[in-house]
Amino acid sequence: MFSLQEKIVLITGATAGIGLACAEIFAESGSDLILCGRRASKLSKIANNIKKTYGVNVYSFKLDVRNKKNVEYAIRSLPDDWKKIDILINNAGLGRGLNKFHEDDTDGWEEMIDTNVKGLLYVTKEVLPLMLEKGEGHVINIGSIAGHEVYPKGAVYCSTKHAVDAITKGLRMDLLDRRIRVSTVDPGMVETEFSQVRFHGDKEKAANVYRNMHPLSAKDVAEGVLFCATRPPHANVNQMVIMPSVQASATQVYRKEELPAEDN
Ligand code: NDP
Ligand code: 8X3
Repeated sequence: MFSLQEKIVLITGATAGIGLACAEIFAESGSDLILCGRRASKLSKIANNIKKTYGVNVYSFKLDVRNKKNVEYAIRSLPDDWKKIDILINNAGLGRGLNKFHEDDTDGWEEMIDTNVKGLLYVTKEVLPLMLEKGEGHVINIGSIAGHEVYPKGAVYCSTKHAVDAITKGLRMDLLDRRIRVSTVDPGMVETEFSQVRFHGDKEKAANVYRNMHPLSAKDVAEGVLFCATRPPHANVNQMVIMPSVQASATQVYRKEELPAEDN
């Protein structure tokens, strides 16, 4: 197994959900962490708490991955010791709105494309030269079941996650001879802040997404990411799809209330 002791792991979008769960599980495994996200005060509380709980080093900074110049500056101005990044977890992302294409708002499209696709590209472009110089590394992208299937009202979100799938595959090809592994972890429904963000803070609508079913937790996904990161160097998990047991596809979810009365 690949030891994570004192490895440096950069996680984008570490202030909530899957990114935060990854931060905790990698810290528990002994990794030092570089954490970023837009909510600076939340991030600094998380960083302090992780340092105190797990005794690892944490370097954190406010970053909006959509801003190319800020991404370049943030990575290029890392202290030298922190530039030796072993693992990059490209997690920052969002769904904004769930509407028919012709009724949808283009601002949400920009947000999703700029974050899920362009932000991931900007961060990866800055981190890869550091891994190439080091002669090894692992890029783990958080994709989605939405990168394998398209569902109604999700044309743009799904297209961003299809792009993550294509970027993952292309990167793997281009880095084949460079000892840099590239994986994608693609979850189905995970109960995080995702649906609240998608529905612009509407908590009732968000809760309804997970009504009468048992979704994945952020920790379930982080455990999958940890599995990918701890394979021995000759082995790579190209793609890991993790679904709630009651979700068969992006559109088919078994909810308890939908059982015939006698089975309930
Ligand atoms: P959350 O909303 O709980 O967390 C999203 C994280 O991304 C936050 O830390 C947020 O931090 C960060 N983020 C969003 N936009 C930016 C930005 N522009 N710059 C930097 N950080 C940003 O959602 P999840 O944990 O569920 O989502 C994480 C990833 O998992 C996303 O890529 C999502 O598409 C994917 N995913 C989620 C699924 C789900 O059902 N929840 C299923 C499949 C995939 P801040 O606001 O502080 O910037
Ligand atoms: C986010 C979850 O269910 O909208 O990728 O595809 S879902």
